[in-house]
Amino acid sequence: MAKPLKKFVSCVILDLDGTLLNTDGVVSEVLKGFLAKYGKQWDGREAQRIVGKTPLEAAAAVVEEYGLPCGKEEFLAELQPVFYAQLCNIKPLPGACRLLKHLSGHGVPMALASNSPRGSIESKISYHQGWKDYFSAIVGGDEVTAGKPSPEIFLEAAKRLNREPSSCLVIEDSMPGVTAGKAAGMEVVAVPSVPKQAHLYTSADEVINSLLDLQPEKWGLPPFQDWIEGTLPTEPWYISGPVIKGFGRGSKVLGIPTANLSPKGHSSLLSEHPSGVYFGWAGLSTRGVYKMVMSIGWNPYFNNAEKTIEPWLLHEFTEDFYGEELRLVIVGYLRPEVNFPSLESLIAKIHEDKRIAERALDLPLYSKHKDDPYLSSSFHSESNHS
Ligand code: ADP
Ligand code: RBF
Ligand code: MG
Repeated sequence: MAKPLKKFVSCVILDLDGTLLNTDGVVSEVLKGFLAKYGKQWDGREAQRIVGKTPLEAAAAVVEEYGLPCGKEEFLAELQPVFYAQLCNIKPLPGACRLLKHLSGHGVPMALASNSPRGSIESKISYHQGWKDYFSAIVGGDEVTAGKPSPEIFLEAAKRLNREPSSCLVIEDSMPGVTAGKAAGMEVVAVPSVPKQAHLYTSADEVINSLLDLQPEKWGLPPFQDWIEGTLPTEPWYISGPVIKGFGRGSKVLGIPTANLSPKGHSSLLSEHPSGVYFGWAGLSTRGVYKMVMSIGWNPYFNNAEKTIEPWLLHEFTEDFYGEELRLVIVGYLRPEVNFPSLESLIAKIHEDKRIAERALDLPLYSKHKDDPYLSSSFHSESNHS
């Protein structure tokens, strides 16, 4: 169903955990350790139940889910000091620094609105250069009578920014946060932090896969200007491994062979980078260095259960190279993975990705990485590049 035209806004209210910061990574690590003490194994299945909750609600959910022999208060009291000691290890999510820099550079007022207590918010952002100065207002869960999904936190943030709720854009990863933003009468963009949940966020005005996909101009805010010929440059990142067997669909069903790498052993890299379509350079031991365009994710059209890493090397090979060591330098982002109404439209889109990547990789900005020693070091010796 077509949504009404988006409304223009004049300020942005951001959630912190799961939206700007990858807090879940640290939460998972801490919970894993604690549950081991109780003889239980953390499997991440309740991640969806704790995102967007207050700390006490989240503790209650874990105590209940695992049938722990303690009260929620007791569990939280035990957990909190360990969690607080880890705050310095929480990394910004992809696109977070870019978004904050962009909006602040254009003088767009910003506020933080989080269910976490104020002190914890301030402590978390203190580890990130310049973040404190980006926000004209910060509202914590301990400054209102009810946390999200109550609209109170967002209404208080608007008040402190001196704006009407209707001219605020909320950016949120959690369901309670989206509910709160809509109840406050604000425009809401959802960036779900739990994969494959996008379809559940029906009340959001827009659902995006990562902050890299936000288009501020849709809301009357200044557009990003860092896209170059349809590509978004990223800090180069590196991934390698032997080429493994996939579902055998690439060549047979799409006419597009992809040299799959195993996602195993790459979980931290994969959590740092959103699923989507990327491009860069591929080095194949004994053969050479080639342009490549790749998809990382669940292939929504086929709805895979496990994430795949699938580079298409832009070169005609006369034979397969399963088992050979493949090294990738990823230099830019193209788009999120999406579903398509037909196989033909999926194929057409991948060919368009190819044309964009092929052209962009000739730009000096990207072509210089062709000579990265990482791509060919395996021709001569083992490398410990990470
Ligand atoms: P799978 O599902 O096993 O990955 P594909 O149909 O995607 O099967 O075919 C991929 C295989 O085809 C690669 O592992 C590689 O050995 C071979 N191949 C041949 N040409 C290419 C190319 N240009 N890019 C990627 N892989 C290629
Ligand atoms: N699959 C999707 O379901 N949606 C996509 O948007 C998508 N984009 C892709 C882009 C590129 C450059 C490549 C190489 C593949 C993409 N795929 C996408 C994955 C495709 O479905 C997959 O390669 C086949 O299923 C073979 O495993
Ligand atoms: Mg493949």
